[in-house]
Amino acid sequence: MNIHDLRKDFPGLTKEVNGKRLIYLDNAATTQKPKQVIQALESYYAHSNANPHRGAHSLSVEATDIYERARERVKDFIHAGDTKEIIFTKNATESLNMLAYTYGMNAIQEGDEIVISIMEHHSNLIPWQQVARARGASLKFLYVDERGRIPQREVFEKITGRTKLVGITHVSNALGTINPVKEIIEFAHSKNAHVVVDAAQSIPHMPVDVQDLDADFMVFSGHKMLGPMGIGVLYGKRERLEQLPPFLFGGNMIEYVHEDGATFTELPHRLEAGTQNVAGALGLMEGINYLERIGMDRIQEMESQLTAYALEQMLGLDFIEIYGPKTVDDQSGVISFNIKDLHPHDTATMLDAHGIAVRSGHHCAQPLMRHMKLHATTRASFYFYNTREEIDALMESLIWIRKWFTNGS
Ligand code: 7TS
Repeated sequence: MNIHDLRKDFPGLTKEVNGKRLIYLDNAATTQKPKQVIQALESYYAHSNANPHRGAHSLSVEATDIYERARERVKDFIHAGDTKEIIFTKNATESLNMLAYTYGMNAIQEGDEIVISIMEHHSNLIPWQQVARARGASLKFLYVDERGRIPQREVFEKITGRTKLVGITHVSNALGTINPVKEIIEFAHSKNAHVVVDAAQSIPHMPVDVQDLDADFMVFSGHKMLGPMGIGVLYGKRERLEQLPPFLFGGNMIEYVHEDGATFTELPHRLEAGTQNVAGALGLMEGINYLERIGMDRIQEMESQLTAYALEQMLGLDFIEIYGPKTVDDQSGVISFNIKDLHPHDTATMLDAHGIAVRSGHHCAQPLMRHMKLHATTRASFYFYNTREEIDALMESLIWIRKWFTNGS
């Protein structure tokens, strides 16, 4: 299927913004949804809406079946070994907080070290700050070089026998850097540390095999991979999840409840208290089906070509400064840049006037910005449905903005 046919599946891409056809380049924030996902949500609420895992009635069985099929689909998509290893959450942020409050607050002891990278999204940073503070542990950072890459020596020096947990983003949402997580995990394991991989920016864009990576925990959000907002995943190796105490208490997660205590049911339900987001899980399943129809290898290739094209164009413009690796070997479809002497919010506002949606700011990575001596950047982030013509339009607009600001005309 060619790109123009694929785009017809996305009603959001036909929208007009400020009198221009929308050029959506904020895919690291959230992706547009194909009609298959939108229709699945509507169909669920029209025909299958019931409370899963509760009633004996047919509709409840149907909702349960949808929810558990979605879990199976996620398991296969990330190549997990067991559906008990897939916990549905609200988003990557909730997955990381769940992990911090269950694993972190119990397994981390006084004097332990938690190692994370300086490029973590605040979601994979603040929860570990909280854990370190509460448990008397220390938080250490893997710093990046001037091109936003983690030098190998940082890994070798910072991860030691005292390290209990390593938190690392697979792909940086702020710079696009693809981190060598497999090597980092292997080294961390050689020091008996566990590793949580933030895959919010990788799973939507490339094939990811949790067993091959050997990650202990992995998190991601459905809305960044064609699915709806409000559904996310915490993956954990079964033996790790088995050791976690429940996070939220209430319905769905119990076995027996007495006046003076309660026992809790098995994974995955033990970590999924209350009525779950069945429509969200179904939407995520449809999103995964869509991605797999194209193929994750092909998606990665399509995005890599777009990124190479955009980098080549941008590197040719001397008024643009790009941050990050600048080579498609270790840069995903995220380009962080600034027009020299112009605030990124001005750039983003002017681009919006041309119908181009990009992000500007610190990208929820303030420590990274500080480390790289930046206040903020403009960020264009691509998905497989973006085109070269859209990148050409971005370049034309950037040139126009530069002229407008320097000449005032
Ligand atoms: N981790 C990474 C690497 C992310 O990029 C994001 C969201 C999160 C975690 C949190 O995801 P959430 O679904 O729980 O919010 N990143 C962005 C972004 O780059 N722009 O908006 C959200």
